[in-house]
Amino acid sequence: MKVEQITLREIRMPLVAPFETSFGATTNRRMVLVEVQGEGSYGWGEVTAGEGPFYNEEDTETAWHVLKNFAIPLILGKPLVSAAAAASRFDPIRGHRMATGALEAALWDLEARLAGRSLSAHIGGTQREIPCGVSIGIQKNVDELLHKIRTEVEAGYQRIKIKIKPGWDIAVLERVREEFPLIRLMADANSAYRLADQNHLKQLDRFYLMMVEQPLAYDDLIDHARLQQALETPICLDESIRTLRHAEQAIETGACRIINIKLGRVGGHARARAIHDCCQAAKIPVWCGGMLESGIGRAHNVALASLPNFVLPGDVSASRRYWTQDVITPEVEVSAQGTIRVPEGPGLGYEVDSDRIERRAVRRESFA
Ligand code: OSB
Ligand code: MG
Repeated sequence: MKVEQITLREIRMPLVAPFETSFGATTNRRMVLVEVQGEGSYGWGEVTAGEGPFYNEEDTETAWHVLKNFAIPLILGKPLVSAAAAASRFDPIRGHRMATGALEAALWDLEARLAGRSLSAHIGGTQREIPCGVSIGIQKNVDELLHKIRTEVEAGYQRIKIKIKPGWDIAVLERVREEFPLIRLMADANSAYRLADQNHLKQLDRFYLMMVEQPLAYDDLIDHARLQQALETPICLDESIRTLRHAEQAIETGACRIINIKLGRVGGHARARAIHDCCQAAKIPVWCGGMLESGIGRAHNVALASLPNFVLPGDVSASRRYWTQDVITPEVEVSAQGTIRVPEGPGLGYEVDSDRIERRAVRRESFA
């Protein structure tokens, strides 16, 4: 595969409603898009980093810096046998997986388009439709949350995830379960607790949740293993799983029973696939997480979630839940059964609207 040009663009997109987690609220997204061109075709990727280093260490600025100065020079002008070979090119770069992962994902899209296959088929996807859930942020009050849950359940979403933090947890779940005793429900703490909160967290077992996501520190496995011993509710790890080794060690130590795979967090499709395969062999179910992506990152998530061990509904949901107008056509839509059809056209399978992207771009730089 010969890559002739790589273009970075930063776009800004206001969310239709602010999204609040235990580490802060997001109102306006700033995302870096990566466009690769070569052999007469193109591919797109999206950096999923936040605006500040609060979910993980990366942010929009560090991603631009690492792509421009370190990742792009490892690809441009250096023949690449396949997209699968890109991930190991980035091995010398420690961390910054959301930055390198966006370029890696763009190369997979390019390679799939050149082969005339869908990205899903190209990475080994087998599911033609993926099950979807939603992630609902912390709200002003519980009535507001109950109203949002009702809207999403009525739209057909297969599971509801709510965000929790100290002061917005047990009493809130009590009200949610009173109102919705039968829905598939889970809670995501984004590292808001410590092992010393074990007795408090044990109260979660009353709510027969599908799982509790990332209750403890973002870089921890050991305390999660201790907590899992004490909890009936399955623990799902998100932030703690950045590499295949973390997944192997989490499984070996019993730090979780489920893993959330995010394309950016683990550094692209090849690394996501390796974690997927390791979980499948260990009978650990996985699901696809979200990072408030534009259509480009969202389309990559749809392809990723078509791999066979993505058996639980993910956080990949309809474009319109986030944006008044997305940057792809058609936008990502969800059926009344709470599923997304995996597109069959070449590459991402959605058309990237470059006019809309240009209108939203606040900076761009090309490298050849
Ligand atoms: O922890 O899964 C998370 C959004 C931003 C940062 C972290 C997380 C999330 C979400 C939203 O839960 C998922 C989505 O709807 O894209
Ligand atoms: Mg999470």
